[in-house]
Amino acid sequence: MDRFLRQLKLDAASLEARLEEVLSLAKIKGEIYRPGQLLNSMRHGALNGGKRLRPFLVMQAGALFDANQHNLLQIATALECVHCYSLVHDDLPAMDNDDLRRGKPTVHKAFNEAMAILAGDGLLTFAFDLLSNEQAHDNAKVRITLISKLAKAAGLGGMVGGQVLDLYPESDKPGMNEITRMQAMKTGALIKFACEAGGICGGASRDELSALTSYGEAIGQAFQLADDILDVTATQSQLGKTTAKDKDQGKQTQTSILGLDAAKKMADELVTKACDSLAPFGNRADLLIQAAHFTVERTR
Ligand code: GRG
Repeated sequence: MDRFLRQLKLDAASLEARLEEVLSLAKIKGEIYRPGQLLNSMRHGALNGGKRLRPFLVMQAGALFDANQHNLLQIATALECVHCYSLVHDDLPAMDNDDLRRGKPTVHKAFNEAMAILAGDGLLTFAFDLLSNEQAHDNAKVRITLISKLAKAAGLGGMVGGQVLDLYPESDKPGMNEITRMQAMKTGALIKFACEAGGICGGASRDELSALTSYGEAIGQAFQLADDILDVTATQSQLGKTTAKDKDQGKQTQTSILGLDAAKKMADELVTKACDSLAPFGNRADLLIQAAHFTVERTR
């Protein structure tokens, strides 16, 4: 786990340096002007800590194929912008209404609601600018594949759709299957994209990509289970956000249906499944195996 934590830190530092670079006041070709207040609210939403697990997954899935590091970082930065936008919007009063994110005031608290909506919009659209740039890959076909996959993971049939099913379930008392599907969309889709994107960038074969897809799906589910478990067991200062929200809102989760012990067991089984998917890569996948364990062993 030590090697994993060191690499997570290294990849997070590269990601943050790239975010600093691209989220600066200097406009880029094709833009008219970058308003400072919008930039500051986007920076508040994106450069405020965070585990940076999705960027790590892009970088390390790509490393299995010796993919170009600069390309991987550009793709990871685009993905993190989408993830951060989702957190900024999720924290809004109209959604989860949270004052605290990553131990700091949420964007609408530090600025205001309109700026938080616009900062999220800015981060989401910027992600696709980053991904369509040659720095993401010199082959335009690969860039289009990545853009299409990220749009699907983030949108109607992915994260946004999952958020809607979470806020407005289609039945009065959603059962295990509905909750599992909602979470695969809301949380799982971006995590799966992270794993696939590294492989796509590195020219993975169909079988290799399918191994990464299975791995991504399993850790996505395990990650969400761990999130629900932490919501019940962790403190607010540990997580840097409000806890016990699901219970307070009377929300059904996999954990509330299964009970804490069965949920922990299921999370462990998913980690085993994730690790088994990586068998074709042998010990080159050690870091990704440790990452799978981290998704359930994390304390924040
Ligand atoms: C607003 C379209 C829209 C979607 C919001 C991401 C999301 C969907 C909601 C966040 C609510 C939540 C707690 C989801 C559970 C899993 C999750 C995405 C946790 C946050 O991700 P981490 O733990 O966060 O990777 P850091 O801060 O480390 O980046």
